[in-house]
Amino acid sequence: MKEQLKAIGEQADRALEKVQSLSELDQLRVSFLGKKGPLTALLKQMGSLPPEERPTMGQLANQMRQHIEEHIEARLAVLKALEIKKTFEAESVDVTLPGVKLPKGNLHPLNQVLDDMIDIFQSMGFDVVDGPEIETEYYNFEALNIPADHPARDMQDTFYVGDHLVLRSQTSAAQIRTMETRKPPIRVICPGRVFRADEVDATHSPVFHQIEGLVVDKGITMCDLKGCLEQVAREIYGPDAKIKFRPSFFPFTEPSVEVDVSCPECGGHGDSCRICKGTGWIEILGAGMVHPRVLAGCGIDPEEYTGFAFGIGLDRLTTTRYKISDIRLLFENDLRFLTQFDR
Ligand code: 2NM
Repeated sequence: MKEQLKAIGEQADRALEKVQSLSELDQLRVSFLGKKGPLTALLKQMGSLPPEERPTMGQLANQMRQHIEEHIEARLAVLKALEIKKTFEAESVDVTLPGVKLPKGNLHPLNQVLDDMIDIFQSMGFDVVDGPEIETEYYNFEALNIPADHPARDMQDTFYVGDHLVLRSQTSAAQIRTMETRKPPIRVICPGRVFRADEVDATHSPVFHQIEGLVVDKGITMCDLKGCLEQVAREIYGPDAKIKFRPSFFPFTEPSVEVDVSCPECGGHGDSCRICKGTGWIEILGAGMVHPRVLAGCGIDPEEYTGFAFGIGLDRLTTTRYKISDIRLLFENDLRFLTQFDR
């Protein structure tokens, strides 16, 4: 029996030396020390020994079990170290190799200009708010003092998408919602997509982008409007930019103005300039003092508060900034075009 025990030990030692993986080691542990292993089988035969030999044999068997266990532990440590070494080797990186460049996207030019505009207005204390692109006739027209028989309400000009529902034709609707929910002082801009049933050409698209602004407080005058827009023009076109107001008409403002900026191309002197067609000025936006009826409709007392509002076309701002000849380029998502505006 002693011989058998010794044989088991040697067998285990030899097998252990060959073990190359943790799973093999586990199998080996089960096959030598498990219930069906040779050691267990041997211990079962102990009953056939004379009683006086049993304690010694028992002790020997336990020593052998301990020996095998220790050997397994030692092998385990070696294998684990080996495994870690292998992982390190497999995952090692040659930091001296040149890197792999990942393709990098850039913001759409419209979003670049929008981000600049948001920065300018936020620095002047404006909040950015938005609203739904599908609007009710009330918010898109009625609250803006656009009467039922106004041509803008015509199916020819506005996309109707349901009963009294339209694709907003200006972001002013979001400003009406703002006036309903906030108390003055109000200073917000509403950038967003707007929709008009226009034929597509180099300067028109049925989907385009506006940034509308609104300021409501006690004592707001047209001087505040002009000062604010002058500041914006200087931020966009440089410190020498000038603006001028021309009388105009919008149902939602009174008085209303078109705002021109001194031509950024020729500096305002005009002579044979393609951009301003020799006038020295280019039109950049519409604006005015919020109509008392619009304020009252939102629950703001026009005797106590006044306000100014303006609407800027983001698409036109972008095409002039980047000298883009055709507005359609902004909507075609041709990467050969868009990747030219990486900054
Ligand atoms: C423009 C021109 C003038 C405007 C008015 C309002 C509101 F909601 F206060 F009535 N928001 N935006 C406005 C005024 C928009 O776009 C050319």
